[in-house]
Amino acid sequence: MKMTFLRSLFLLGIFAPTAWAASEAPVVDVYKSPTCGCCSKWVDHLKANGFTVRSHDTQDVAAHKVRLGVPAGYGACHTAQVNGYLVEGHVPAKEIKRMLKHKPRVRGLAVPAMPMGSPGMETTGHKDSYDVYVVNRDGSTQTYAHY
Ligand SMILES: [Cu+2]
Repeated sequence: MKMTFLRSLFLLGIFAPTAWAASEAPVVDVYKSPTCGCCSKWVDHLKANGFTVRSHDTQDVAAHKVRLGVPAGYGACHTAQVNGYLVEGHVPAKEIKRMLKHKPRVRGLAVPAMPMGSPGMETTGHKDSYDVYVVNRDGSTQTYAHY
């Protein structure tokens, strides 16, 4: 019984695997509503790409958007932070890795809204084309990648 409880905590990500805690894997703090399905799927996408994720359920994701500096019109369903960078919305892990590698002097990355076909928003058919934006420190943006 006790083992089952611990195991479920483990599966919920409350206990991080020890091997990852000791590794160099970047830790991503994700702020999302407890009922957001596509947010959880994006978390799975990050984990599948080697990130350690601390998922924080909150009813006030907007407060974190303000705190981390999401520009008006660039908001999505979840907000995250990694190594001091903002990551807003369904940003592909590949682009987060590129940013962490090159360490640009920017606020972070954003995929506004929830494009179909972006990581966590996979569907069987239709895929939207979408841009990953870099958010500069002054809040201005430019295209970082196009999908
Ligand atoms: Cu979403």
